[in-house]
Amino acid sequence: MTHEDRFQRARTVIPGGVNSPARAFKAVGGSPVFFERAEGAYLYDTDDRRFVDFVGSWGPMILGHSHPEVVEAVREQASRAMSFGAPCELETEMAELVIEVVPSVEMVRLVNSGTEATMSAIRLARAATGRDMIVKFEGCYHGHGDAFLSKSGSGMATLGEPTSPGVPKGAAACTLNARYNDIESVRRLFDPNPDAIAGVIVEPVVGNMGCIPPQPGFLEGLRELCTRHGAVLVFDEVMTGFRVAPGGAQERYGVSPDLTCLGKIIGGGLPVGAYGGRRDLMEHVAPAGPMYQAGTLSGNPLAMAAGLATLRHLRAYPEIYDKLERDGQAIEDALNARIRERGLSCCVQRVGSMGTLFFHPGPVRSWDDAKQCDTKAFAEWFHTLLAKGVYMPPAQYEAWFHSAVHDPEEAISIMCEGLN
Ligand code: KE4
Repeated sequence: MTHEDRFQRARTVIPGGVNSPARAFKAVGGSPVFFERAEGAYLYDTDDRRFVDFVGSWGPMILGHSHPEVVEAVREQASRAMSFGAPCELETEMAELVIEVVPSVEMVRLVNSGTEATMSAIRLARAATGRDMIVKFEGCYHGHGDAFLSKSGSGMATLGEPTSPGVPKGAAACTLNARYNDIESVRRLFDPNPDAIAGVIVEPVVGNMGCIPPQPGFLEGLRELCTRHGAVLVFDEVMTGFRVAPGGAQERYGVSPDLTCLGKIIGGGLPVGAYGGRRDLMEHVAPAGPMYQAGTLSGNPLAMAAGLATLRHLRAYPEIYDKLERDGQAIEDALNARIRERGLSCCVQRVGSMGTLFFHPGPVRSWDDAKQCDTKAFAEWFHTLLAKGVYMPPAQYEAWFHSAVHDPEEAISIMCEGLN
């Protein structure tokens, strides 16, 4: 069977043949590759072809695939219990570790996905303030919650409009959209609604438009506006948590949000999410307080075992972050040299071990910039690399992730050769 055959078969029983649209190759064309196993920096497809993996399950695999300590932790826990639906000390240990590492977090609730984390954080911002409106940023992605599937209405300061069928107009209308890296666009939303905005949610380093770092003063400006207006500042660190620094973007940039959303790395590859932050806010959450949120498998022992093994390894070997930075710089330098050599209309943007090659002259600072990318040229680059055994995220508007066990030299020549 070819991957196309496998994809055809999957499409007869799963919408679009995938369980998440990001996997479907819609942005690059062709049929997705079906994988069978993974180890370290490599994925192996159903024909046992090896690929250097730069998706890393969209972020979780910072230690590389099937890290022995993580596999052993899951194996050992599975032999004891898969799930209790009752308290287990692993959940407390995870909460304590997150509180120890992530600067602004004083209390944590574990959930099963990043979407659950962001949905719950926004509900908490509304519950704590008694306000309904939230502010997000065009191009940022916070999971598939109704509140986030909303784009700017006709005018920048008008109420949001749904970006997906099935999202009630009322749900989208409570979302205002600002422009990333443009603090004035946020101020313009607060000014006419001084007491109506419950919270602002932001990817402190954007991964979902491709990698866009915050401009100096942007995160600080959000902090100042939220403090002044009594709104809750939510950092969506589902991607950046334990990725761009042990304590995430809030550690790297020294700006403290009121709530933080986490996912991906803290589950070590198993389904996980978390939201946490100021104790006075978190004590609104049931059963401590009246804001309801629940989940059958929240904090389940297997995900906790995988996540704790991952985070404890990162804590035991902090030099991993130095390697991730060095390797990211090597990739960035090699790509920039090729761009200069060939006079290409491309730019590389990177923070630590997450980055993007934009088919855009740069800089890319917001969705207004990102949407001008030559996505056809990206798709050609993607397929050139895929044919040579390098698996990049199959979309221009995603970030690559490399791990502690990647040898960047192994992929750099292919990444550059593919740039013409
Ligand atoms: P999940 O519900 O997919 O666990 O997390 C949603 C989410 C929330 N916040 C940020 C910043 C995220 O990046 C994500 C999910 N990231 C995408 C990749 N860009 C996951 C890939 C997918 O949807 O299949």
